[in-house]
Amino acid sequence: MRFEGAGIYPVITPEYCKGRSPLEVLESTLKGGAKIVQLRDKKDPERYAADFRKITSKYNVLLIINDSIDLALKYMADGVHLGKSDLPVAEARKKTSDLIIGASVENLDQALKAEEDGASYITIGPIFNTGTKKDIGVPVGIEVIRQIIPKVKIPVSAIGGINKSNIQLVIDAGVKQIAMITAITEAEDVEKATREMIELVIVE
Ligand code: TZP
Ligand code: MG
Repeated sequence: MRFEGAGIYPVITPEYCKGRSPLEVLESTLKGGAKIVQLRDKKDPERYAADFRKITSKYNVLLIINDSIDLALKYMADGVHLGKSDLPVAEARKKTSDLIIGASVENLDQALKAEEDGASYITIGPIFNTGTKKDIGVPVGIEVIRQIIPKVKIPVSAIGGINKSNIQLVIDAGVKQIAMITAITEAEDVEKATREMIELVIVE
């Protein structure tokens, strides 16, 4: 799967783009080398979907849409990312064999269940404290990454409060697809921030 080894997985949420157009922010992440991006628009999930598909296709980059398998199918995204309040992974997998299905998990049991139910990848989080998502519990920390990675075959991503100053802890724990909102989308120079973070994860 092309998800693997992406390095950085920018999650673009319009309200965290510092007043810039999410399309402009998207294009900057792609110029910076992102190979996979997620559109996460809680206010109006459809308004940018077609443009995100157009732009990601131009760069041959995977597009994942947050929350809704129906929108992912409608806009021909490569995948959908499902959280605990979305359609369960097993139900989503029944609807599509092709789509990448990502699942949010907080612990090993949830990770194993997501894999068994047909998830293509999991995202562990929140790793650290973050003000970006309000309805989350206490940070799960780095140790849970070390517990999960050896136990699952699907790619593992991590999210939540990850930035330049703590990313090395996540890399050292073995994550090769690090998901970020604000550290990328609120950076002054989004392209540069994306490139620098990718270089930290992918060391040739
Ligand atoms: N899920 C768990 S934490 C989080 C999501 C969507 C927010 C991550 O945002 P940031 O700005 O990278 O901390
Ligand atoms: Mg969700």
